[in-house]
Amino acid sequence: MVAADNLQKIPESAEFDLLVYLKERQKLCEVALEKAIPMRYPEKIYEAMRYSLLAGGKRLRPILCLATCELIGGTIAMAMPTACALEMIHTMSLIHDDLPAMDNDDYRRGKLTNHKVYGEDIAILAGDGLLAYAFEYVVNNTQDVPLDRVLQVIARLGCATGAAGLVGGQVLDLESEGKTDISLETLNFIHNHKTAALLEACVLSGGILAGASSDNVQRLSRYSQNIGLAFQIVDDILDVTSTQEQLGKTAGKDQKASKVTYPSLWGLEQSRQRAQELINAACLELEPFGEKALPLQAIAKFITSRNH
Ligand code: GRG
Repeated sequence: MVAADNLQKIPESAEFDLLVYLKERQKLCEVALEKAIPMRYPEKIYEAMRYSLLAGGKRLRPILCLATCELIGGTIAMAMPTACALEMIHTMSLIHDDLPAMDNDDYRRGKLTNHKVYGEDIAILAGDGLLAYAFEYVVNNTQDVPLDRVLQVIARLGCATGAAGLVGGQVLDLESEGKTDISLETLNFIHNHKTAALLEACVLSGGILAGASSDNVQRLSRYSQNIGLAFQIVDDILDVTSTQEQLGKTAGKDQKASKVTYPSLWGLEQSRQRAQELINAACLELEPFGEKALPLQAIAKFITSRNH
């Protein structure tokens, strides 16, 4: 997604406090996630699934889903099962990404990674368990939403997760390892699939559950593709500029692995500028919604201002 070239500054609203908003939504998500996967037999696998799912994190994906549902006129209750499912899918992707066969990381969300605590075999299964349960959870728990919307959401989640989304992006990322001649086009493909596809599914599923028109789905799609790429550019910047304590995971990994990243292609300053342009373009997409879009616009701005 290309940034609009007639970029304007988005006005700040004195009344909207993003930090309070995020804290309240995070709390709602924590409570819902805690209830979503109760301990059962065999305890080992439920413990491993809960270990990573309840390890904190910004909860950006479920919050995006809830915020979009509300923007289109739906309720938090309509979107919460899908919001939880999105966090389950995101968490499973982190568990698998951290495995020795992939990124081989020891820390995530400030804690030891799943395989470091439970072993590789259980970590793979914990990821698989979360992935399957995410779909079951949407089907069994979504209420007061017409069935055709639930079906559309399930299709979106599948598409964003599989070879057309996260899995495809990860494959290209693995294939690019150790290569220094990765083009911007390939880098964009990787991150549009690895990172932006799930963020887009979060936004669109919230909108679809609330009955968004096809025009609004397209608008929301452009918003989310822009914030998705900006999110990854900032992630690459933070890998260079932040500490392990701030990130909750190993810092400086990209440089150590000689990975091609946005800062390695553009430098830090141009990367920051590009991320900001994408965020401005994302916010402009939501202008037709007026004040109601303040939460999604503020979340977009948070993406470039965050330090973890
Ligand atoms: C999805 C079936 C399936 C398999 C997994 C390993 C893999 C395939 C894909 C990798 C996906 C991945 C790890 C993308 C990176 C996305 C990203 C920038 C994660 C960090 O997100 P934050 O900062 O993390 O929102 P918190 O912890 O705050 O939730």
